Amino acid sequence: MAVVGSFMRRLGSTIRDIGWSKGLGGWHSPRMAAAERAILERVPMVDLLVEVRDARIPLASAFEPVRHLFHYDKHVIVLNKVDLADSSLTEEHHICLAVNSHNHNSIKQLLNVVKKKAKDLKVGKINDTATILLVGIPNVGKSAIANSLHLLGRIDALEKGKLKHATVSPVPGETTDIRGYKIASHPNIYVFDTPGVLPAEIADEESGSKLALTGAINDSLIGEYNLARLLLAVLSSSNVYKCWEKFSTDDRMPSNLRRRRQFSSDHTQDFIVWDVRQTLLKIISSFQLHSEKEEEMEGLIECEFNALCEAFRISILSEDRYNVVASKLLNLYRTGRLGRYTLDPIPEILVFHSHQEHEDG
Ligand SMILES: Nc1nc2c(ncn2[C@@H]2O[C@H](COP(=O)(O)OP(=O)(O)O)[C@@H](O)[C@H]2O)c(=O)[nH]1
Ligand SMILES: [Mg+2]
Repeated sequence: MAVVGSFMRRLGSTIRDIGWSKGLGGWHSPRMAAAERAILERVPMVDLLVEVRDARIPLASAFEPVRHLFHYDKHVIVLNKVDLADSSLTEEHHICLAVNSHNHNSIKQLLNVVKKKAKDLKVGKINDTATILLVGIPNVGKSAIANSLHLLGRIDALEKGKLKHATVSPVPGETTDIRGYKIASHPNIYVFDTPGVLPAEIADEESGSKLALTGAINDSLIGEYNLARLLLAVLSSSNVYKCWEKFSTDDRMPSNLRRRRQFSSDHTQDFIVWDVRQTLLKIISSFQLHSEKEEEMEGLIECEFNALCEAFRISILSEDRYNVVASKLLNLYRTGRLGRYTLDPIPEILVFHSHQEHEDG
């Protein structure tokens, strides 16, 4: 829907201004610039570059500093958080090495691919230790991948001893230095986790909004309320809410919607998620957006915010109610509890070169 594009461009231009404003520190901080230099110094020294992107935004989450270094053999692109992206789009376009860092089989596949790649690249070389640099923008799951590969690699090699832990956090910018984790023995393979880096200038306004919505830019710079408004425009224009309809014939939550907590940041109770979904379903269906008018979408979002106060059990009298709704709603979206969304259009050229190895793996 074109109206989502205009919401994205509007917020995107605010984000671009924030990037330029030195007073606020922007999103390309001096620390990020230093990290970028440190990463680029490492690139020629490692055997393999694994660029992690967010499967929801495979284009907007490209890691700019290595774009010009693209080297067919040494560069693998991994789309992480595939559990949050529209699976039909991911599969339809044969985007491969799509992973979920919290899923054992997915990480096993990735480990096999990087092991094979590292082995091929080391054939005939004297030093049999291979090194892999994990790079990407903030919050795409580099540290989560490093931890999972490290854990799995140690188990595979039957190695005992202390495991190292990279800090994993829903807040971007938690990784501040480059640190190595052993992921295989005979030959030894080390993966280096790095701090996330955003470009000093984001390519276009829509990309800025997508990066913010998926959590690459700190929410506090943009404001959770602004982000949640964009999120509601995305949700209200997609078809995902329609699949909540089949559960809504009576007002009780079906038992199969109860699920195990997957992430530490996923703390909303099932019955609240159920209420949120039903609230959105009812409002969006009754509103019936016909036109591409921004005012119409603004009106719908206003209604959604008010109704969501009740669904989240927030007092309508609370002055801070919209901010609380915004924060809770973003959390549900980012933990996948409001469905799967791919925000980038995916062209055919995204049939990544690693496809073949993935199938062989
Ligand atoms: N749903 C989902 N969340 C993930 C996945 N990988 C990482 N995350 C979450 O994304 C957030 C950022 O992860 P982190 O590893 O710190 O990202 P980094 O900044 O790239 O190192 C954390 O809240 C993770 O739990 C994934 O495959 N799926
Ligand atoms: Mg990290």
